[in-house]
Amino acid sequence: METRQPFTGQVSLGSGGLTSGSNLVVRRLSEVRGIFADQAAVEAILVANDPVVYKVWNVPVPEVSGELQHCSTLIMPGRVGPEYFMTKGHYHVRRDTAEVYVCLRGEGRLLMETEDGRRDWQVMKPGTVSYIPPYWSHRTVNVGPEPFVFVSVYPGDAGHDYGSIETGGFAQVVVERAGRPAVKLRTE
Ligand code: S6P
Ligand code: ZN
Repeated sequence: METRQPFTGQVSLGSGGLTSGSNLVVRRLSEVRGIFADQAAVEAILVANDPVVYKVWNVPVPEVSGELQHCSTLIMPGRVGPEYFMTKGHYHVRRDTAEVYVCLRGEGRLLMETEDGRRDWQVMKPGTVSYIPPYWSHRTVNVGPEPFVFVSVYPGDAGHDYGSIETGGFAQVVVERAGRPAVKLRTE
């Protein structure tokens, strides 16, 4: 049995950065354009610049059973047409793995769906602890005027399946309606 050294990280509420998270992933609009419904609105934004939509600070932990992957995510405030900035969203490759999200800053929505058509969403605000059970895909959305920051913890061998979302999409979308966020079906 290998015994590894304990360690501690600190999340910056300003940058969203996690000091123990040395693997930073930056998702700009040009890279995640396909997740938004209004492609004309994407083009209109990209004419001027290519904004950061979200950043993830991954803590390097062995991707094996028994370990716990964890990271911080910061989603910038912003919209593409009526749709708020959001993550790509994914299933875990190992479908029978759960995840916990803890919100530290801002206001978001956590969208979840199963492959047999069940849907759910939760409000996330500072102090919110949300549980994503096994078999549920998950995507987070920043519905507020400031950065939305949360920490996630999930099994070491969970893995990420983005392809199923790129192919099938999410049924639920979060749009601005009369100045407020509304969760609706993409087909509505
Ligand atoms: C990992 C966990 C989060 C997301 C992150 C970015 O299982 O759910 O750390 O990776 O919020 O989202 P996405 O969909 O681009 O991985
Ligand atoms: Zn996940």
